[in-house]
Parts: sequence; structure tokens; C-alpha cells
Amino acid sequence: MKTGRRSEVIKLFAYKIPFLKPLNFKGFNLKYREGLILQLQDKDGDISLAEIAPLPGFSRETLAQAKEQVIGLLERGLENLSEESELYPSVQFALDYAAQKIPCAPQAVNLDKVPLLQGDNQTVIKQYLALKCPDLVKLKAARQSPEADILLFNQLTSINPLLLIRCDANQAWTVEQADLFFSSINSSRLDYIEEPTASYIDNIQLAEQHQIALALDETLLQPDFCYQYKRCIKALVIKPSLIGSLQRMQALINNAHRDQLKVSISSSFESIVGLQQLTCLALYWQNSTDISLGLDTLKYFAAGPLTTAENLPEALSQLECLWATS
Ligand code: OSB
Ligand code: MG
Repeated sequence: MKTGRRSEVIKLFAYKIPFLKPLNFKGFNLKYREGLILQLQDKDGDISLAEIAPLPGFSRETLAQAKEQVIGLLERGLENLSEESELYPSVQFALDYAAQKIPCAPQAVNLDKVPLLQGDNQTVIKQYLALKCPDLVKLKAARQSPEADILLFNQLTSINPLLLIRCDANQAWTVEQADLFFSSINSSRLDYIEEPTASYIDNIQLAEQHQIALALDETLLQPDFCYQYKRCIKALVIKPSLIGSLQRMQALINNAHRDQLKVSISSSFESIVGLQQLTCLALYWQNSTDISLGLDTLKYFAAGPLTTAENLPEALSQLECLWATS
């Protein structure tokens, strides 16, 4: 996708936001979230922002690679970008998004924002009570024994008889572990589960056998994966920073519309800039399908610039500028 219009002033900033405590991303233990913000200003003075922030453990490109690619593109001029250029997903998303000029007021959103529960069982229960026991939550699973996950699932559902849980195992279970989990919970309380094992075929089989619903997340990122309707697939998790191409996301939204799937537009631990982009995209698609927001990741950051929408221009002006139009 081309940027369509010419930007008069372009700046590229780097940010680094400390996590409250180090977080583990598929074996990468991170103290900070690092990324880039692209600021495009057109001749009327209108500013659009887009974030480029590959997530270690999930993105195939590193931040250094994304930085090198985007600076190369800026040097050559974004208006010279050809449709065929193979871009890293995080870079492609930023450029596609900036080109689209999606009208948006991210403050006024009435989409479901699904809170994310994560941590040891006691912490999760505390988090749930502190949220005043909502009827829909997302719960990370497979980070402890299946027995401990089962106990937690059953404890949560006994607190609130209306609770529906969306689990996310990030492909970490074996078939046996998944089997044990699904046989031991009250599956009517499982709204769906993202990616129980690393095998798509096993996941479909498990879902059919246990009559539970699946959501596809990591699976959608496999280059050779081609979505096809299955009765047990209830939802798609779209992570724009990891998928990259808006055209590809639109195709997934069209599939979701056709097959009446739910869609969760999900964060990859972006700063407030990226989270606003994701909110705007969700609003843009909200009439196509049943959309919710999986953006409950700001709470893992220490307070500071780019963790709140307030004073964004001020916050940007304090970032290190890596590149600017001369
Ligand atoms: O597996 O869904 C995931 C964030 C970064 C990388 C992977 C995942 C996530 C989230 C985001 O869980 C929060 C959400 O989806 O609610
Ligand atoms: Mg997931």
C-alpha cells in the first residue's frame, strides 16, 4: 500500500519504556519495551503517528532490523515505496496504517475491553476481585501445571456464576496436558481458548473431542496457513504489529464476517500510540463483525511518557529523534 499523499515533515523517534517487573516473552526476559514512533505531518499541518515495535519472541524481525529498514525507506522517500516491497510486519503495519488515514477518536469507544489476568493463582484471583468480577476475562494458561490451571479456572468460575473465560495457552501444552485441562473444567464457562498446543491439527481434534471452541492467534502468523471454516473455530485474534499488512487483516475480517467469528484486536505490548492505532482499527471494523479489544497491557509498564494519551506531543518531543526530513 502506498502512503498516497506526500508528507512534508517526517520524524522517527525511539522509545524505551521500563516494565514494572521483567516480563517473559517465549524465553526472552525483557526489562524494557523498546520501539519506534513514526510521525508524519502533511502540508496542512495534520499529524499522524504510527508505532513500529517488533515483539521479541513473537516477531520474526528484531528492532534493529526494523529500524534499518524504515530508515532506508525514509532515505529513499516514502512516496517511492513500491507495492511489491517485502517489508517486515511491524514496518508494514506502521506504513499501511499511516497511509489509510483512518478517522478516529480513540477516547470514545464502547467496544468490549477484555481484561487480561496473568500471574500466580493468588494474584489472578486478587486481580479479578479488584476488577469487581466482570463477566468476561482473558486468562493466560499453560504457564504452570495443568492441575494449577484447572484449580484457578474452577475458582474463578465459582466466584461469578456468569463468568465466561477466554484462555490463552500460547501453544505451550502437550496434547495430554490440554486433554487433562479440558476434561477437568466446566467447559460451558470457556468462551474459547487460544492455541492450546503447537499443532493446529491437534487443536482442532482436541476441540472436537471436548466440544470446546478455539481462537486462532499464532496460527494466523504462519506464512503457509490458509484459513478455512471449521465448526470449532469461534474467533480470530488479530495482532496488527505481527500480521503487518492491512490487506491481509482485511481478508481475515472478511472471513470473520462470512463465518460469523468473533475478532479480538490485540496488542503486542505497544505504547499508547500503538494502542490508539489498534483502537481506531477496531472501530473501523466494528460493523463487519463482533469485535473486542485485547489491549490490557499498559498496566505492565512503569508510569511515564507514552503510557498515557495526555501530553502526547510533549512526550514525543522528549524522545530521541533518529531521523528527520531536512
Ligand atoms: O498470546 O495473545 C497473546 C500479547 C503479546 C503477545 C502475545 C499475546 C499477547 C496478549 C495481549 O495476550 C493481550 C490480549 O490479547 O488480551
Ligand atoms: Mg494469544
